[in-house]
Amino acid sequence: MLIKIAKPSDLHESDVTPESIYLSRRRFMGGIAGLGAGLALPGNVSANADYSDVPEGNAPAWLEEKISDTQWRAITPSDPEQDALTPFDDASGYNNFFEFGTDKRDPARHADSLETQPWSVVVDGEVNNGGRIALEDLARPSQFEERIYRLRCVEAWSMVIPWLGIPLAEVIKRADPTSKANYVRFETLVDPEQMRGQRSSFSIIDWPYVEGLRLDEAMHPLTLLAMGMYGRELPNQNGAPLRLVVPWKYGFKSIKSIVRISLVEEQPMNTWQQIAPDEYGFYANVNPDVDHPRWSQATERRLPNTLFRPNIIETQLFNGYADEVASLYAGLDLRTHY
Ligand SMILES: Nc1nc2c(c(=O)[nH]1)N[C@H]1C(S)=C(S)[C@@H](COP(=O)(O)O)O[C@H]1N2
Ligand SMILES: [Mo]
Repeated sequence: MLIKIAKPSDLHESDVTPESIYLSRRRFMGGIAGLGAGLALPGNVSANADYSDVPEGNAPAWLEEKISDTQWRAITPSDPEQDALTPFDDASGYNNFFEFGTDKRDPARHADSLETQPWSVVVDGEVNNGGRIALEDLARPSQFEERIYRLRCVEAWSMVIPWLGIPLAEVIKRADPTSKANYVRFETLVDPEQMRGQRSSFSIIDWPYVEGLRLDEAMHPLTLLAMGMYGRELPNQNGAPLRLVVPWKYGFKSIKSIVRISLVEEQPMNTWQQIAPDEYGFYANVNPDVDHPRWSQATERRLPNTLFRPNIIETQLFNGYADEVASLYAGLDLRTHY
């Protein structure tokens, strides 16, 4: 079973129809804490799943509507203690988003300058049905889902984040790829006026930030195009209004503020591979047995942590999603294809 779908009556059952597990946002938000009373909650939706500290956002009406119609899915595997949701303040205050600076606090400080409404995405390349698509139109045909995923940065810290979004596969299917489409290439916005990190002449990044996936990875049901987190729209520092989430890969694959999705024939060159090919590969699958040349990947620091509670946990192969994704890499040497 790929995705464990929860229903209110038995949140540990996996063989239920999507209809039977539908939970409106009101019910979910109104008290995901309240929902706990008398119900067994699945793994990572633990008692601390409480969005009350999440500030009101500034979502456009269409996005509010999509969010209020979210279908809730709990993704396994998870450990209820270890995989408690990361507090919103940590997930939105400790970020990598080099377009706004290199310090972990820079994105939260400076990403307000990004104008995310309106937004459109160009879908092009090896497709029969491409073009520039308003974000609203990209989202409209798909049901929003909540996915609680681990996010493991290549720098050996990690979080557990409840995303809201749609499967990337649905967007790709609608684009109708040609037989030559083997990979998907993504680009982040380039606008030095809005993104102060792009104004720096010291930047090591050759903008735009680019990422890529093999087509089968992009079509995998775990691969999400997120437009929200913690029950609301994405904060700018987390990649508003549209970012990729690929939970079994290092965080740098999860490209933010996407403006272009291209179906391509050849394996794209991604930003970090271009900067340091010995350290960052195309695949970037989370793997405790393949160390970064400068540090071990065997463990990770689960945020939030302190000096007195370092919260070091063991890193899992494919970030704990091996049952779901290992078959994608049958026969591939994960040491050479890091
Ligand atoms: N455009 C863009 N996308 C990006 C990055 C970036 O610098 N620019 N950083 C990546 C890295 S290294 C990580 S770990 C994640 C961090 O996501 P978060 O800040 O939402 O936790 O975003 C990824 N996506
Ligand atoms: Mo990262």
